[in-house]
Amino acid sequence: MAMRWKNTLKDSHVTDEAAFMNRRQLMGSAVAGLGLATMGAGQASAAGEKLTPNSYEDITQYNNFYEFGTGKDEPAKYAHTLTTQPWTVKIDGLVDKPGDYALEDILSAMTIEERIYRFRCVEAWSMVVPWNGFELADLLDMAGVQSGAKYVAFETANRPDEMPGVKFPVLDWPYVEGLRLDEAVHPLTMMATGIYGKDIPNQNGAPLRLVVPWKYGYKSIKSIVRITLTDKQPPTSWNKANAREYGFYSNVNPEVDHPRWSQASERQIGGGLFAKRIPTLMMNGYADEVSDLYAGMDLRKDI
Ligand SMILES: Nc1nc2c(c(=O)[nH]1)N[C@H]1C(S)=C(S)[C@@H](COP(=O)(O)O)O[C@H]1N2
Ligand SMILES: [Mo]
Repeated sequence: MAMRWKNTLKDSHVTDEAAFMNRRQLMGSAVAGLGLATMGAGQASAAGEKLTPNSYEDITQYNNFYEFGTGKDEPAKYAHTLTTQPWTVKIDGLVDKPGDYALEDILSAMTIEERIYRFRCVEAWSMVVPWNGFELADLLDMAGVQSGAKYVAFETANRPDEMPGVKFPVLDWPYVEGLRLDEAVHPLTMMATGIYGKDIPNQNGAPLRLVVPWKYGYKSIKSIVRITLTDKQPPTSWNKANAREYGFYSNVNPEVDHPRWSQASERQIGGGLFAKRIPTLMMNGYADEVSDLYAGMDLRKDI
């Protein structure tokens, strides 16, 4: 279904993560001007902007996971209470093979890759993350998407006993998200199962979370228990909470400010207190790869 593209970054990034350095195959997906359209199956990209990933500590100690509290340090403190084994993902709606899929059965059918992506939160901070995971398109292929499907809806676990944050009505639990089907099957869209070659920590959305690198971070829903193929645009948590501030698309766009702050630049986590902000890139640097998805749309209106 999705176009295959792989590109190997052989250089070692500035990092002290041994597990990371030892991996043979790094996905250099966060590459400006990658030019997916010109690449065939398994072909390596010539272009190569080299991103330096944030440290494992940055990535796993500064989180948004409101089911465990709204403080950036709270998920790392409290998410260990989430039981991630066994884990089942219900795949239903407009699919040929609906059912409750055991995570290990999903994983045994998928190819785990490493991809270094920019990650840009709507709050105007950013990181670079070396994810491990597989393409969402491969999982959807496994379930067999039916022709009437136009959107994919996602749902996070909702476990008051394990998630202290869901006792508070910060959001309408469970956390839900959605993508248009063409966004969902885009080769950049992945399901992450690891970071730096290790199993993804609970605070980052174990055991399975979405990663959509050209969209604001809140689209990348964590700890997914349900995936539903539908013909209607699904409700999304932040849009339900405040539709004026958070749209369905949520594509990173430096030209469209949040009603309460500028989106033109971002603060890099790990850069220190006095680090200069860096300019935010259109579609978070993935415009060459994904702009076609939005041809004819008014990106100022369809936020
Ligand atoms: N279930 C769930 N998923 C979620 C969130 C959340 O609160 N709950 N926060 C989102 C937001 S706002 C961001 S920026 C990213 C943060 O991912 P990270 O903690 O791995 O950096 O997760 C997203 N996914
Ligand atoms: Mo976010």
